[in-house]
Order: sequence, then structure tokens, then C-alpha cells
Amino acid sequence: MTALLSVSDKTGIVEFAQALHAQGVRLLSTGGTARLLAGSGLPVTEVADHIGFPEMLDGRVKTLHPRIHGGLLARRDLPAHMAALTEHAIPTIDILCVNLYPFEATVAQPGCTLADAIENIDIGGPAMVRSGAKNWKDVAVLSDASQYAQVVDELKAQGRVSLATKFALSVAAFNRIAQYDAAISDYLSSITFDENQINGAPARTLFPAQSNPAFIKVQDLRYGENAHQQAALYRDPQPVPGSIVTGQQLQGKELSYNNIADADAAWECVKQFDAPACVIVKHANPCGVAVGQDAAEAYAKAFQTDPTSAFGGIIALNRPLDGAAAEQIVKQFVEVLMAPAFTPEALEIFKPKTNVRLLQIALPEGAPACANRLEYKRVGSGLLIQSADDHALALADLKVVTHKQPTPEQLQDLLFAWKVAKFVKSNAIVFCKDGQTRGVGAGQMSRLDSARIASIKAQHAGLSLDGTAVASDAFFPFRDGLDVVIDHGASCVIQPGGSMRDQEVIDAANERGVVMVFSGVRHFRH
Ligand code: 93A
Repeated sequence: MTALLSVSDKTGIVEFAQALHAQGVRLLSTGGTARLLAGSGLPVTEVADHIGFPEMLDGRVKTLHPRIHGGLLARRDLPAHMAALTEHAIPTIDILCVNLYPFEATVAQPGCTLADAIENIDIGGPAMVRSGAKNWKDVAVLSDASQYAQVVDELKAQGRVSLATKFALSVAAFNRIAQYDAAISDYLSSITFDENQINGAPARTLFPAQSNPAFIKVQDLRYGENAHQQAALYRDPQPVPGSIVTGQQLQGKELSYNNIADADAAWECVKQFDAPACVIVKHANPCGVAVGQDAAEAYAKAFQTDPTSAFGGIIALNRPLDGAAAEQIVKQFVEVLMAPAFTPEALEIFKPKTNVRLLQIALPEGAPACANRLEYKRVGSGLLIQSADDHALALADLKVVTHKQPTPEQLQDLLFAWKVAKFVKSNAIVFCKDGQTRGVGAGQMSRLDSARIASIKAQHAGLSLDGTAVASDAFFPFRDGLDVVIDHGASCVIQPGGSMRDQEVIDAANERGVVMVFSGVRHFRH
């Protein structure tokens, strides 16, 4: 058997080649890969020697040769094919291991020039992958390092790679090529061509003429939002560090479709806070959010907002889950628990709760990047795409519109409430005090009803709304919604402003002696 190895990402390639060699497989390889293997003491034939043609044009032509493609494409079951190989002295290639020039990573670099991008378009690699994957019955095509182990195992056990594995590898190979080509097409069609800027980093639009969202399948899910719907999870080829798909499940049942959606909402929300914070999500809405001295206090405060809704909730912490926090959380029914780390005591406490899904996700360094740079929503046979709502409000952005000025404590509560409101489905009304949500009104068709519901929820939880800060995700179209929150105890309100009746609403705030600040931005969320 002969294997051709040609990889840009050389992770694990030496070990893989050693295992192939140990099974008596002959090794063929391109320049850089061949040097690495030879340097590790492996007997390897350079492709250039194999085809009797040097690598040329700065490596643009290395493997584009009939001695390579004949060896990959010949059907072993067709005598005419095999006779042609014999006639031209072309040996078969039975295992192909290729990963491509790093096009996606290159264009993700800030300042990447058009020339950098173009040089990183692999031609010979995808050509070989296609040849091998087309001839899947005869060629095992490895297009990712995660596939090495299984092929080695099968070679050791049976001396060959099974048909089922070769078919799966072929499917994965064509998937990889499709993603790769989509990334190239996306990049090139996003460029605003400017002849004078041809050597610089080109200006790019977020929305190319054709949309090629190329996602990589992570897994099938047991079902979708409901049991009669089918579902699967996909991820970006280059996931943002600290996003939900980069998480590692430490224990518990398989994550469901709704779990993942809710976990994402909880995680993106909790990432916004610098202080120890806890977010509890139910049905895509936060039902309790709080900051505290530590994880345990943040959780206790978040849980207090709405203990009824928190039952079966999705909990996210932006600090490691320690024993103290775990002892409290374990008392409630929780579906998913997320944290950047879990202490051994915390893991011990949750060990008997075998159904609870523990998800460890590294917090991104520095300012939290919004994980979804583009958001997709299907409409009929169309697709809506928008950039993610990653607006972060700074103190300096606030405009006080009332006679009364906010105290520093009120400002803190207002900013806290605003961060929460951004993650509450519209219409959102959020009462907060002392770094704790006191009442959340979500997903109503009228702002007035959201205000009423938020107040009722606080009453049910036995929480006082006196002196609370209220965030409204969009402007108050009339004073009635404002009157409701003031009736229940709000002392300051944050809202975008921009209504025809802003003056009526500001007058109402002045009349009733509350502080009002405008954020200037809206956070609809549907
Ligand atoms: O420039 S290419 O498109 N032309 C080729 O003929 C060719 N053959 C393999 N790139 C080509 N490759 C790629 O080279 C492989 O896909 C792999 O990514 C890389 C490995 O090169 P090296 O072994 O020299 O590091």
C-alpha cells in the first residue's frame, strides 16, 4: 500500500506516518511534509522524485500530475484502468492525507492583503482530495487530523480500511472542499475592488452578493425545538474563542436543541459582566441576573428574582464554580450549568446528579467578543442576515433628560439593567437594584403589558421594587408604561428615546420626580 501525505497543518502527521510505516505502508510526500518526515527518521519518497518533475512556480505546481491523479483515480475493479496504470508505470495511491493551505485563517487575520489570500488558495490539495474521494472504494482520504486514529486502528486490526470508513471519509472530504470553496467565494465576493488599493488590505462588505454560510457539522441532535422536529448542531469553521460551541461538556445528558439555544443566551449575557455574575435563562429569556461578591452570592441573588421560573433553568457563571456555589445550585433542578472552570469540590457535589449537563467554556481574554458576528434567520424561502447586536453602552453615552440627576448608585443599576434588557425578548422591561434583577417582563406585544408583568413577577417573588432602576429595550410610545413602573416603585429609568412623544414621557418623569436617561440605542430582540 502507498500513502501520499501532503499537509499544511502538520499536527500529528509524524505519529500518523510512523503508524503507517509500521504497517508496511510506503510513504510519498510533498516538500515540507517530506522534510519533516525524513527528519523524524522515516523513509519517504518525495513527490517530485515520484513524478520525475520538480515542484515549480513557488510550489503552485507540486502534485498536479497524471502519476498522482492516475494513482488516485484508477478503479481497481476495472482491468482497463489497471492496464493503463501498468502501461504508464503508475503505482496506485491507497491512502491520501491532505489538509489545505490555511485560507480561512489567513483571511481572518486583520490586514490580510488580496495577494496573501490568493496565495493561500490551495489548488493541488483539493484536486487530490476530490480524486481520492471520488474513488472512495479504493482510496481512504483523510482531510483532518481527527481522522488519523481511526484509520490507524483499522489498519492494525484488519490490515485495511473498511468500506464504511472510506465512504465516511469521502463524505467528510467533499464537505471540507465545499466549505473551503465557500470561504474563498465569500471572501472574494465581499471585496470592494479598487485598482489603486490592489496591494493593500481590501475593503470588504459584510454582505457579499451571494451568501455562503459554510458551517461544520458538530452533531445530530435527538430532536429540535419539539420532539417531532429533526435537528443538528453546526459551528463556524473558525469559532470565536469563548463561544458556546467551544465548550466542553464534563458530565450529563446530551445537550438538546433548546438547551444549546438557551445556554448560548445565558453565556453571551453573563460574558458582559466584569464582577462575578450569574444568569439564569428559561425559554430564551433571563429570569434572574445578578452580580455579587462571588459566584455563590451572584447565584443566590439571581435565583431570588424568580425561583418559580428558575426551575429547570440554564445557569451561567462568569467565575469558576466552587464548592460554595455548587452546594447552593445543586438544591435546584438545573438543566445546564456553565462556567469557565469547575473546582474538584464542585464536580464532586454534582457527580450524583448524572443528568445535569456541566459545560466548561473558557472566557475570552480581554473584552468579550460577540460570538455571532452574523446572525441568520430563515423566512419562507429567504434568509435574513444581520450583524450581531454587540453594542456596549458606556457611561459617557448616557444623556440625562430629566431635572433630577442620577446618583452614582442609580447609574450603576441603570447600566446593569440595560445589559440585561439587551438579552430579554422584546418588549423588554427590567427592574433592577443593587446588581440584581427584581422583575423581568419579556416577549409581550405591548410594552405596557411587559411593565405590568415585570411588576407582578416581583410581587410573586416577594421582592421590593422601591428605588429600582428600570430598563426599557425600546422607547415608551406613551407615558402609560412609564406610569406603571413608577407606580410600582421605580426611581430611575433608562430607555433609547426617539419617540414622537418623548416630551410627553419626559414631562411625566419630571412630574413624578424620577430620573430618566436616554441610551440613544435600541435593543430589540426577537
Ligand atoms: O500550490 S498548490 O495548490 N499546488 C499543488 O500542486 C499542491 N499539492 C499539494 N498546493 C498543493 N498542495 C498543498 O501543499 C497541500 O494541500 C498541502 O496543504 C501543502 C503541503 O505542502 P508541503 O508538504 O510542502 O508543506
